[in-house]
Amino acid sequence: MNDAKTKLRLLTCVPVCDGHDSAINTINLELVRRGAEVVYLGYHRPVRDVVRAAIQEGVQAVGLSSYNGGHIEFFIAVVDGLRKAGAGHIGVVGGGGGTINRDDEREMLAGGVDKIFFAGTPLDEMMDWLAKTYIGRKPSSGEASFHLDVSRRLDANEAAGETKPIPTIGFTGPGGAGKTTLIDELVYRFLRQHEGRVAILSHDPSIVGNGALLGDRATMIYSQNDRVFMRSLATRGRSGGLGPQTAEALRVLKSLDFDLILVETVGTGQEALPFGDEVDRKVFVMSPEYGSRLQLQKIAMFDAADVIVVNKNDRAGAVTARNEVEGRIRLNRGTDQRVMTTCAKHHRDAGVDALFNELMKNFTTASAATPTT
Ligand code: B12
Repeated sequence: MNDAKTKLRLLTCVPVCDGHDSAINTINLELVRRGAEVVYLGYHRPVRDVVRAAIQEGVQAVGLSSYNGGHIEFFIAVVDGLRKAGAGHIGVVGGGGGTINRDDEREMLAGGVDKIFFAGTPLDEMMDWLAKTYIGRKPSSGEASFHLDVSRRLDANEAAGETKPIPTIGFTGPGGAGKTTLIDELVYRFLRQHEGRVAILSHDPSIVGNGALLGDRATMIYSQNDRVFMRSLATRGRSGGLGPQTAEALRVLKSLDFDLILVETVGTGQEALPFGDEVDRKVFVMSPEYGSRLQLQKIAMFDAADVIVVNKNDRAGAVTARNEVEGRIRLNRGTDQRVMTTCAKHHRDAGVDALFNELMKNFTTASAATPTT
C-alpha cells in the first residue's frame, strides 16, 4: 500500500519548537509538491513518539527540524530507538539552519544519522537527495514487534488469517468540524476504561503533484500510546472521503489483535456517503456553523449516520443547531438515529462521555491483559 518503490514517504517533526517552524512548513510543502506523502507529527514530541509513529506509518525516513539545541542527542536517540525496535532501515535526516555546525554533523553522522542539510542548501538539491536515497529502500525483515508486524502487513496487504468481528466505527464530516480531536478524546476514554488495543485509520487528501500532508497525528495527544496503532492514508485521487487502500487496510487490521477500530475520512462535502458495511457504526461530525436550515436538507449522511454529533457546542448558535438538526432527523421517521452535542477540545467533556457510551453500547471488547508492543 505504500508504493515505497516509487513514492517517498517521510515522517517529519520538530522535536521542540521555540517558534522556528517556518523551515518545517517550507520543507513539508516542497515534499508534498514533489509527490511525497508526508506524515507530520508536529512539535514537542519525545523520541519514543517519533519512533512509534515512524514504525506505524511505514515511512522510509524521519526528517527532523531542530533550531534550539539538543540536536546531537535527539537525532542519535531516534536512530538508536529505531534500531532497537528492529526498524533500522528507517533513515534519519534533518536540518536546523545555522544552529547545527560541522562538528555537530560529524558526531551525528557517526551516530547513524544519514544526512544533515545546512543553511543555504537549495530545496531542489535536498529533494533530489531524499528521493535518490530513500525511494525503493527495502524494509528490514527480522523479528518484528507488534507495531512493526502490523505495519509490514499493511504495506504488503497481508492479513493474518480470517477477519474478526472487531467493533469498527467510521467518522466523517466537513473539514474543521473537530473529527480528529473527537477521536483522540474517544481513544482516551477507551484507554481508561478498557484493556486491549485500538487501531486508527486516518485519511487526508492527496493534493498537488499527488503528494499529501498527512497531519492528523499532529493534533493527537492520547493516541500516542503503545496500545494505539495509527496509520495515515492519502486519498490518492479517490473522491468520497476514503482512499483506494482503505478496504484492504481494514481487512488486514480486522485480522489482527485489535479491540476497536476507528476510521476517519478526509473532510467531506454534502454528497459524501463514504461508509458501507465495513464499519459497524457511522458517525457524522459537524459544527454549528453550517449556514441556514436549508443546508441541512442537503447532507446525504443525515440519512446514513447512526449518530450525528454537533461538536463545538461552546460556540454561539449551538443550541439552535442542535434543535435544527434534530428537526431534520425527525423527518427520517422511524429511525433510531441519535443527535448528540460535544465540545471535544474540552478535556472531560460530558458530551464526549455520553457519545463514547453510546458508541460502545452493545460492543463487547476483549479485556485480555494489557498487551505489550
Ligand atoms: C527566520 C528565523 C527566525 C524567525 C522564525 C520564524 C518561524 N516561524 O520559523 C523568528 C524571527 C521568529 C526567530 C526568532 C528567534 N531566533 Co531565529 N532565525 C531565523 C533564521 C534567520 C532563519 C531560519 C529559517 O527558518 N530559515 C528557513 C529554512 C528553510 O532554512 P534553514 O533554516 O537555512 O534550513 C536549511 C536546512 O537546515 C534544512 N532544514 C531545516 N529543517 C529541516 C528539516 C528537514 C526534515 C529537512 C530535510 C531539512 C531541514 O532546510 C534548509 C535548506 O536550505 C535563522 C538563521 C539561520 N540561517 O538559521 C535564525 C536563528 C535560527 N535564530 C536564532 C535565534 C537566537 C532566535 C531567537 C532566540 C532570537 C531572540 N533572541 O529572540 C528567537 C527564538 C524564537 C523565540 N522563541 O522567540 C539563532 C539560533 C542560534 C542557535 N540556537 O544556535 C539563528 C541561527 C540566528 C543566529 N545566527 O543567531 N528566528
